[in-house]
Amino acid sequence: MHQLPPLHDAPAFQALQRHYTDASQWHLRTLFSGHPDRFTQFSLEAAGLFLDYSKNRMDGTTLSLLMELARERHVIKHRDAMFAGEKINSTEQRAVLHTALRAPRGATVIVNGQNVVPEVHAVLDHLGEFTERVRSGKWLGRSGKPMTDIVNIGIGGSDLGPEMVCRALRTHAQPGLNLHFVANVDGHDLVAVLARVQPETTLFVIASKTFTTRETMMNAQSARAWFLQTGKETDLARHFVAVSTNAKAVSEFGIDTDNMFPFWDWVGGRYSVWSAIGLPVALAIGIDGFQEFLAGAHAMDKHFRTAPLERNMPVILGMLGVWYRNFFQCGSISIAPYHQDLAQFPAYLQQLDMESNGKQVTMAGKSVGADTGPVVWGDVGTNGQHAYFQLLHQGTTMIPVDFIAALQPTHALPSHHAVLLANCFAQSEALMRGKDADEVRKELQDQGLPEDQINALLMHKVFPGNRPSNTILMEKLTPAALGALIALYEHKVFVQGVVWGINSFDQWGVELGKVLAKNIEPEINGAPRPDLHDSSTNGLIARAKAALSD
Ligand code: G6Q
Repeated sequence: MHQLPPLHDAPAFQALQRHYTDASQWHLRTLFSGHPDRFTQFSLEAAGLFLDYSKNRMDGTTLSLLMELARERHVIKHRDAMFAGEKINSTEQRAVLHTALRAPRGATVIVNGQNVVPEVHAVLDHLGEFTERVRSGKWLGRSGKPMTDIVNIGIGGSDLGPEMVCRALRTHAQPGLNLHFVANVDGHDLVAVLARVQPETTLFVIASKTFTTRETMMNAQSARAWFLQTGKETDLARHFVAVSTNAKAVSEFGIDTDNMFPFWDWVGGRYSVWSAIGLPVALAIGIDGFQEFLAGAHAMDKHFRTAPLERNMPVILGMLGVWYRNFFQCGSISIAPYHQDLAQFPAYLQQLDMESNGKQVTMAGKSVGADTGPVVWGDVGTNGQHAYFQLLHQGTTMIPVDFIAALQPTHALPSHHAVLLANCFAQSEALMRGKDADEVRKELQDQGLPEDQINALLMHKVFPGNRPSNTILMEKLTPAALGALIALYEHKVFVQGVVWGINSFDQWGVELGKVLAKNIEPEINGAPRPDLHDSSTNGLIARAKAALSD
């Protein structure tokens, strides 16, 4: 792959820097009033999603320059390398092929000289058979009863994806099959779930790519011990299945490897919901629904692969993100799904984006010399409107927002949906246009307020506006639409990583804390090693020791 020169040296970056001097002075209100066709010009449809990006602080020239930057940074070449299975995760020497997990049966994707698509579909078939047995009640537990509860034990990529998707597609789920997710090593998590389930009707899915993750292994062992309080070792096979790349560790744990669903090292944890890690999703919505979810993502892959950069949804979103991060210096972006079922989508994106692009060195190990991934946060609308939206409207920091909504609900309550959508559209309008002092003055005069009160209130009621947002619409929150939405963000994050010249597919930043925890754990339970730590850490360990030995 190309070793890129520093971002600031790219001619298109420098052209954008000059352009920014002007563009930063524009107000979105003026951009809209000067160009009545702005919405038509800056919106597009792909893979069942509609993107309105007209409420961004840019014009046609900005967009051309951003696309020029994408070309100079070889986005196309890197994209093709990813799809072709090249080892673009250079620090781990791995291909990055979550896209192969959603490739149709007849496709060809070569990794290490082998077409991986038949293997992918063999696992999907196994997943299909197994989930249908559980869903139809044919998979029986130790006392001959069908399963009523599924407990997924996994963390990070082995938790956030399936949990978010199961929540998002809950109206498509089979009634009577309850899904639970345990991630935290904090025993409160597991205990709360175990209190709600019965051992003879519960299926535990131990989801861990490595099958060595401390939290997951500890929760799995505790769940096993809980099960064995009333059951026999020989019953384990009916109540514990695994999703992993590590067959040896799975079998050592006592899980029958016939009940293990494999995946591969070319699937990154945060990109793994498309693999057997999606088992809870297939259990909830059935294998056909899961296939639709994959097909939605595949449609977005196809769009990303083939559409010209100027009409390419992930590229547009990615490059607008670069515009805000590297020119407007925006340190964070907010995700506002106007859909209760997408409540966990911001947390999911937080991992996808921040674990992928929260990096400070380039592929070559040199300082990036530019800002990289922003902080990603958010919550569902309309709830956020009654909480942190104040800061979005009147705070001193500009935070671009992605609004996400479905045009039709999956419930039958009358009227709610129009109110929801009205709020969603009103927020982007308010952020964009704001309210200036003249408008506020007139409004207060119309209310009959005396001049001294008007003057006291005036500046508090002014909204600067000019705050950018995207709006992503889907027809309905279906498995296919959700698949396309996730894939859209995966590719957006990819595009940005390429522009910054970083490896979006490793996560060395999570290692140090894990290693230090391994040192501290025996000290809390046994002899302290003050020589290993600073006074703060020693003091904290001492307090925990005292409390736990009481
Ligand atoms: C994601 C990360 C991380 C990973 C978890 C769980 O990209 O690699 O979130 O998914 O640490 O790892 P295991 O699946 O190996 O338990």
